Amino acid sequence: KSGWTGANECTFIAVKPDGVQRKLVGEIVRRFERRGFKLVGLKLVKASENLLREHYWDLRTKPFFSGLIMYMSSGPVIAMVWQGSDVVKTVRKMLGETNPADSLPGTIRGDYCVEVGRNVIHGSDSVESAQKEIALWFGQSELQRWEQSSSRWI
Ligand code: RTP
Repeated sequence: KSGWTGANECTFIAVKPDGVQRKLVGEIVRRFERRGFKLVGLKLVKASENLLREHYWDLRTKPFFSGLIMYMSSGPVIAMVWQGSDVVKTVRKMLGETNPADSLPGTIRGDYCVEVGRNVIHGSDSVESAQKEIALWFGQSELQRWEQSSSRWI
């Protein structure tokens, strides 16, 4: 458990297909880097419907579920893992509200989108979901832990 808290806390973030198609990847990565979080994993993937159904399992009874799976499987997403103190909560603040209409300017959704069904980015909502989502989207060999040796220049 200690490996997942404090400065080692990690979260799962995905730039959704609309964000990739609108070329917002660089802008989004830049925000997390500048905030001071550390990039632990990153890949461009076309997620299978099975993976997405598992990812959004808690929403399976919602009326928008099948539309959500269609949207998320419509093109590649950028899947990422970021590490740092309070990264789960801080990233959720940086994303804004689920509905972009409720998101303040300065947040990613508040700056770049208007529709809940095209809201550009996903971020884990708790440390527990982050652990599940990281294990679902990434293999151990795809993740770099930031030991002292890999951050000796900062
Ligand atoms: P996410 O998981 O993508 O970060 O979003 P979230 O936690 O802020 O919101 P959640 O309630 O988990 O919903 C997941 C995604 O489903 C889509 N959605 N559509 N009323 C609708 O049409 C509706 N509500 C939610 C959004 O893409 C939302 O991010």
